[in-house]
Amino acid sequence: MGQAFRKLFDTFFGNTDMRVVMLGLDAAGKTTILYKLHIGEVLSTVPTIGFNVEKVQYKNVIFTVWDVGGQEKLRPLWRHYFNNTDGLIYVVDSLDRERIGRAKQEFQTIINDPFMLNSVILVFANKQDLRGAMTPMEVCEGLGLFDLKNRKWHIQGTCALKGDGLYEGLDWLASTLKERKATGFSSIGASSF
Ligand code: G3D
Ligand code: MG
Repeated sequence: MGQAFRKLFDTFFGNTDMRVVMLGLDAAGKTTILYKLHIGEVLSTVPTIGFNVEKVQYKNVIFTVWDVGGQEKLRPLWRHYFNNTDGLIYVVDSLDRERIGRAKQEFQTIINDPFMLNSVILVFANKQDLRGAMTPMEVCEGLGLFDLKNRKWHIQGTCALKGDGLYEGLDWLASTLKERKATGFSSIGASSF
């Protein structure tokens, strides 16, 4: 699978700088996804404040990953990472019906952050392999995706353990970002022609 991703990135991104952040509540499956992609070494940093950030760089594409939720005082730090974000991947544990409201609340706060207004949104409705999981459509409703105005978004059902759906989702993200760059619609400072 790693090779397929590398090919995808080479095709779409070439040497263009891209910043992608992957967020979601704890246990949604973010770390699993990052490792499943096999696009580079996962660097994990735990600064003193306990803000755990994982990072992978494949050529000029940087993926930054962390857990959201329950860390109000860390919010100001987001800005550092959101700045110049081209793509947001929001991961949801589709079996966790109890916390879909919480997932929505965090999601809405993130996408309405001024630094995030230009980023395209890919949602992974993860853990589709589990019985009783919400369908991608239910996750869509749960997050309030249908109410978004003027945002480019896409939802993809995934099983991170097996890798199902990851390629399809990133394929959408890569082609959408390339299209944006080509038409000059990019977040400030992120282009590198
Ligand atoms: P996080 O990084 O978002 O916090 P993790 O989440 O990647 O650590 O995943 C949390 C748990 O969910 C892990 O289980 C992981 O194996 C599991 N998981 C991730 N994706 C899937 C999936 O698609 N299907 C299923 N069934 N499980 C998944 P453990 O037991 O290691 O805590
Ligand atoms: Mg993790």
